[in-house]
Amino acid sequence: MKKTSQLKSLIQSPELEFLMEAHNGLSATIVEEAGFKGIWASGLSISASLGVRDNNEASWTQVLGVLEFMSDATSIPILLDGDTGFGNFNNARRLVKKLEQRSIGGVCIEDKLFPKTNSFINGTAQPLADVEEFCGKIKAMKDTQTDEDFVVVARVESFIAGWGLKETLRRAEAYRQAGADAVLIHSKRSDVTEIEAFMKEWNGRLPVVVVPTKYHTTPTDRLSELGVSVAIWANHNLRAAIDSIQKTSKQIFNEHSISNIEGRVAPLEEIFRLQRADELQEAEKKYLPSK
Ligand code: SPV
Ligand code: MG
Repeated sequence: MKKTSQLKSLIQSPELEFLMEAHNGLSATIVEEAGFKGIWASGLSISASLGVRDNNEASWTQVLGVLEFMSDATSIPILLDGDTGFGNFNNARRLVKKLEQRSIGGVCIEDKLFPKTNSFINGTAQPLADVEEFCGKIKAMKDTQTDEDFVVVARVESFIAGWGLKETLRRAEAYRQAGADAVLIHSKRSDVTEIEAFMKEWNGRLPVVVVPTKYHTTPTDRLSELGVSVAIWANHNLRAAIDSIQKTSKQIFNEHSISNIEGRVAPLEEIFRLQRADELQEAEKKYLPSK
């Protein structure tokens, strides 16, 4: 199945489904091997792994370059965190064109202003996009896609910005009418109450995607009961990498030796396996002149 169709059926599935964060070709490979059916190409994680902030400091073509490696390395679909679409409707529709060319399953855009700031940094101080302007962006993206299964998720930031349920419902409904395939309702509360309140009023009008980074103690079954379609584990591979790299670098620095680390890090053979070195060896036998 095409990656777009895979992502579409995952989002429309009656079961709660999961997307796991990855930020480069290697982490994407590992996410697929772990058993996940889809990947969240997190803006926070990709920017952090490039050594820059989640404020559109990496250009959209630089993000596209990372995505290309992620997509080539995997056979499960990627939902790109497309931030605000990198500009107005015109930039967003060109993004869709370029994503389709790279077999990306879909893109999520959020109703904030370019350059964006991560939702967990001064969330309430962040201005939201004008609803009409954002709807035009969604329409332009849906009109541009040539593959009917390409997914556009509209992310509603009004809970984050402190506007409450009424505004969140108003925005979600407007984005549904503009043609979004799903809405992502983000919350920075440490409990699930905002999502609960939304789900009760929303009544299944479109699939709902959530990011439970802050309400991680909410059992996944509760999200299922509420009728959530997709939960995104948004940044945990990046955080695992940071933790491991910090400890490893510090220990090697302190000990002036790699000997105590050897048994605690992935063996070289594991790198070669993840890179599919064996495939190249087979290909060499087939395509290089035999000596
Ligand atoms: C990301 O992973 O970049 C997201 C999710 O957009 S969040 O960081 O929660 O805003
Ligand atoms: Mg993001």
